[in-house]
Amino acid sequence: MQVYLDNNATTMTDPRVVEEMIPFFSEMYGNPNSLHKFGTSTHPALKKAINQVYDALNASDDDDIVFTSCATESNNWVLKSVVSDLMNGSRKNHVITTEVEHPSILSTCKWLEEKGIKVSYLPVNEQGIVEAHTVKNFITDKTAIVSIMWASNETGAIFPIKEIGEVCKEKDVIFHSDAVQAIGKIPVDLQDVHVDFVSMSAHKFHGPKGVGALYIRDSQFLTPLLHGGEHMGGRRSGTLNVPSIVGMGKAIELATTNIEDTMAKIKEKRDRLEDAILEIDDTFVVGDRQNRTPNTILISIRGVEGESMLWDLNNDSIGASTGSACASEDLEANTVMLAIGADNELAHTGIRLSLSRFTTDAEIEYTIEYFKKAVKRLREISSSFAKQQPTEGGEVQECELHHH
Ligand code: 7TS
Repeated sequence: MQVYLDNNATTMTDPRVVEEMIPFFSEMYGNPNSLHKFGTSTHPALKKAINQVYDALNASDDDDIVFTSCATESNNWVLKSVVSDLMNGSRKNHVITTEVEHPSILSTCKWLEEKGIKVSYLPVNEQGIVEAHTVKNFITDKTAIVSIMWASNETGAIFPIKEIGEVCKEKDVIFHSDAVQAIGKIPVDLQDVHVDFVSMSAHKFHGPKGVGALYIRDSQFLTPLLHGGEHMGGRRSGTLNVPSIVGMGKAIELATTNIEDTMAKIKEKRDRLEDAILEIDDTFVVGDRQNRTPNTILISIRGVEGESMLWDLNNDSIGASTGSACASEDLEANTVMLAIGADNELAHTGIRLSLSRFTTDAEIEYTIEYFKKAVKRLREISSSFAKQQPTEGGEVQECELHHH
């Protein structure tokens, strides 16, 4: 058996999405901007895809949704606009974000700092989130933008986006949210939440790779990142990636239709896996179950290095992660776990399991069996764990990590 539990890194493209895309490679390959029917024949499918994205997010006709190549691009675009706005005479030179954003936000913020922008990186609390009142305290009349993720890729923690949106609206500050890990996992209703910009990536909800989008409330002005042939109303030039846009439309529709039912089914499997893992002594799961995306578990196993666990699981054909794939090539401590308050040793033991709607009960049972075997084997050879034995009680625990 092969078990893929790294769906926060990417997902399998749904076969129904692939089917929808194929004609746009082989038959309707025209450039939508061409005037002949090779080009214009793509228009109905593009219109449908755009509507599918609007409907899935409950966006209004006054809003704009621009297709990009991925969420990294959407995130870069929004944040870099602070520099172009300064060049255009704005006096706002302060950005607020969190310590636990994806590198596509954090690295862009580092670049902004080199350009003279002041960036506040807000720490998260023990639940792995930042509260709205904390954001409020950091806003000044120089704040250009607040950029806070909707849900964490590493812990699954869901941020209080509605409350943060209200604070930003009250203070008249632009609010951007990276919703990569929320869309298709929890309901995202853009009429209900006041957010100016939202980033997304299709491959995180069973769509194709290489396509994402940026939602723009009230179609407000944003300096283009890509200048050229005035595609997408001049907002993002470059010939439209028709097959991928069509695929993204289908994928978001499939991922958001009956989302409550899908969530409940995934959560049931996730909780079964989580309960079984917590039966192992000295294991901790980060964050509470209710305020977490239903597919995600970040576990730490005292005495077991995350990387060793990953390779043991890999030998048994289970694909997991130590956190963000973007950061998992180096053997550093999990920065999100450190931010939550784990000590350095615990932060080296993080293992992320992320399910999808394609995960089966049989895969969960298989994972439980091999996960337990791997922990037993690795603890037997782990000198650091042996030194700590016996532990006080060694009882089953589910708790937030506290500062040590
Ligand atoms: N934002 C978040 C919150 C993410 O989780 C990711 C990818 C991105 C942005 C970037 O998306 P991309 O499509 O532009 O690459 N996150 C992960 C992860 O958790 N493991 O691998 C990739």
